[in-house]
Amino acid sequence: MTDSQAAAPTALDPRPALASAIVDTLVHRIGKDAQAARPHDWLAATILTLRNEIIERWMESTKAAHAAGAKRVYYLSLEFLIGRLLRDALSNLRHNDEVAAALASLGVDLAAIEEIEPDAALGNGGLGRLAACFMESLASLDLPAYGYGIRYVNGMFRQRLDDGWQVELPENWLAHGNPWEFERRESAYFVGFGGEVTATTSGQVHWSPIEAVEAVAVDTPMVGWRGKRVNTLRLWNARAFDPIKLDRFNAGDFEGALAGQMRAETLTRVLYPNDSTPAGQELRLRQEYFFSSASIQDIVRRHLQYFGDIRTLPEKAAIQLNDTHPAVAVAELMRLLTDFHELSFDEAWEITRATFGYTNHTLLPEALESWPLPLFERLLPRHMQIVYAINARLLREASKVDGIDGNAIAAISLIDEGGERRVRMANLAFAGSHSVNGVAALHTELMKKTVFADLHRLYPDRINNKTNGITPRRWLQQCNPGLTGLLVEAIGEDFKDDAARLTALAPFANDSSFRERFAMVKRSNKVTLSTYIKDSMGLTLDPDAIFDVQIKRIHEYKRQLLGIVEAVALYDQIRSHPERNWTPRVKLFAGKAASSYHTAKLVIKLANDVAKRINADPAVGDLLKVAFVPNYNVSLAEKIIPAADLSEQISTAGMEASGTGNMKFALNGALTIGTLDGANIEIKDHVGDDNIFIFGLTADEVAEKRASGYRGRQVIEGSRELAQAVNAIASGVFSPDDPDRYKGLMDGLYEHDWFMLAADFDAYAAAQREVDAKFGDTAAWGRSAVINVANMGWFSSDRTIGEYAKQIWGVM
Ligand code: RUG
Repeated sequence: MTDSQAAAPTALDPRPALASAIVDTLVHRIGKDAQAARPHDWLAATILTLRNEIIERWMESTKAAHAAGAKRVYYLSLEFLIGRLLRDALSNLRHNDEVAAALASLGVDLAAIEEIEPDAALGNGGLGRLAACFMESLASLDLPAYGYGIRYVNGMFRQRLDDGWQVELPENWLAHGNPWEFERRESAYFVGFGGEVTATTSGQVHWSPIEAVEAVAVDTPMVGWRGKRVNTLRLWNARAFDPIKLDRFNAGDFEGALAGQMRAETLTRVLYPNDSTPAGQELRLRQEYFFSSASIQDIVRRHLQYFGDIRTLPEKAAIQLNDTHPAVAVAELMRLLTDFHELSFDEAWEITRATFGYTNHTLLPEALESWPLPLFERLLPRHMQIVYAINARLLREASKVDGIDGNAIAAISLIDEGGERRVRMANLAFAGSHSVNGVAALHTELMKKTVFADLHRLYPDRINNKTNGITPRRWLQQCNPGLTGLLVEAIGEDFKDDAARLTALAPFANDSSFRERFAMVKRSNKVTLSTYIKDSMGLTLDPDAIFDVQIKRIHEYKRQLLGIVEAVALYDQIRSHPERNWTPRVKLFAGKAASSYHTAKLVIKLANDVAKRINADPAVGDLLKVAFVPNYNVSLAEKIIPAADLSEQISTAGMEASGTGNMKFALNGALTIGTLDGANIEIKDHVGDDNIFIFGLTADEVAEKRASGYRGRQVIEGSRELAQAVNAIASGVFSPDDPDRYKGLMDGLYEHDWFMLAADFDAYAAAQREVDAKFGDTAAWGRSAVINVANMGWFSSDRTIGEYAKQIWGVM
């Protein structure tokens, strides 16, 4: 849209009401007329106009829950990776066409302004995106719910590639303001840190924090499908109680005068860019307590306001802990119940356990949070006392159970006594919850056998499984309108209200004319993505090649390196055997590495180095192209996933708790190449063995190999293809400017290979050649792709939330 294209309606303008309303908002809320408006002004005006309807539904939803005395769900999460909201809200309210037409009458292109909405990246990856899908499903299922988190000023960093190296830049998503949010100054809470705890002779405990900040609520409406319900995402901002110390300021100490405000703001400044790497220390714990405390205070305040009696809390509130990040909320609720509401410890504990549920998302030891005891005690002295009291009770209970010995007691304890003493947040969350769930069937079984084996023996009914899901609104309807339209033509609209109805598509797998149209939609999505890649990276892709995609956080266990090494081996094969009938392939990678995770950053550089070499080699031409697309985020995923033919889900078995990208790809008609890990197993069960490429070691085999002292060397030396690829990388073929760059990385495969790359390589390469053959058989590939879509309804987050609602929260 150019400025001159827009024309304001006049008094006599017959333009429809919606267009007038948008212009009215532009003038009166943004303070610009149509001639002067920039694209961001149109974006804000459109959102603000749409918001009016959302607010009305929001208020109705709140009133209805209040009138019904409904139990509310509270989802506590340090991450909400919600992405852009305009298209989501428009689509869920079914206003897309009207708004597009209204804007078009003003000379504004809706798609173009949707593209400039900042991506709200308040999360690292799967865990945060799951929280966003859950918020949408909660509203879609008409369940009264609040999400609680932090309003980070700088969310996930923006990734730039400088000569293939990741550079992290701040993502300033609030630069143009945020028309979606409402600051609630009246919902503000005192959150203290440090200081000391005293007790009166009558046993009254008093905590006097040495430092305090104010948590101020900022609310964003979460619109459900068909706008049935609008829930609240409440994110906390930190402020100093005394933002400026005037006496200091007047005395010329300007920095000192503002230091308190700076310190408070630091709390909510950045998302901790941690994804399964050792978490940071004090700031992270401060963030966790800050948002947990504010959220629990808010929940208790609301409960008392509506229901009066703190003892009925578990009947009216279900609090779900998204990972251990909010686990300190267990101790915070105990503190409020005992110190302020004067309940006995036992009664408070009953209420606490009945109120909380805990979701575990990882078995990786480095990601299971624990805090050095001195730090915890210094920052949260009263909570430390409570943790000790809970622990004493827990260990007393455990010691009475047959078969629980000294080792088991040590594993159950909330305090890790091995080495530096630490508070184990997973054990606190487990002990303080009536339900502990894993996120896919295998993950849940492994939880019982590994990290929580002893707690599971003590509380055998507590662990349950809730396999993750994804919202089909964003991950099918919104991101893939072409496929959605085709599905509507084939099976009608029902699947939009109930994704399980996608099964009606199954017979179309055998309908060749349907398959042709299905393939045309995929091709058109590939053309769109190719245009984006051409424009942003200057790389030309062949839309008839197989689009083989691995997009996710960069982590050794996710094995992007396996994909890269296989690309190098394939490159070698194509050059050695140009006479063979190779299936043209585009290998796409995207993902961010934690800023301190050097190996992951090196893998990004390697992908870029390999891409540079292969893409410039005329010997392979269009038979193989490799691209690392920068700055992976929700919006980029929405572009890439509909265009994928092959979904890479190749983690070392037993290490990916669930995965949710795997579900998004299959729902969009990509076939999975994957290990028997996380939710891949359940995807395989749903789509059938013939419609997925499974390879590699099982979780049990991985464990056995590790126990038997496996090293990669023998395997590498026994596999010609692998050895050639590893040696080429190690000897600097892809890094002539620094031939030793990847020597250490490749040596690691020989000497340790903890992630079983070498062990799985041959099976992976063989599976890729099966992929090639099948892709060449258009009918067979198309049939499998349609069967994938038809069977992905079960992976809707509506199903997952339905299970949480019935089996954990008691709200359905
Ligand atoms: O790594 C897991 C994914 O397997 C999973 O699908 C996702 C949602 O359950 O959570 C991811 N995760 C785990 N993100 N952070 C953690 C550890 O804190």
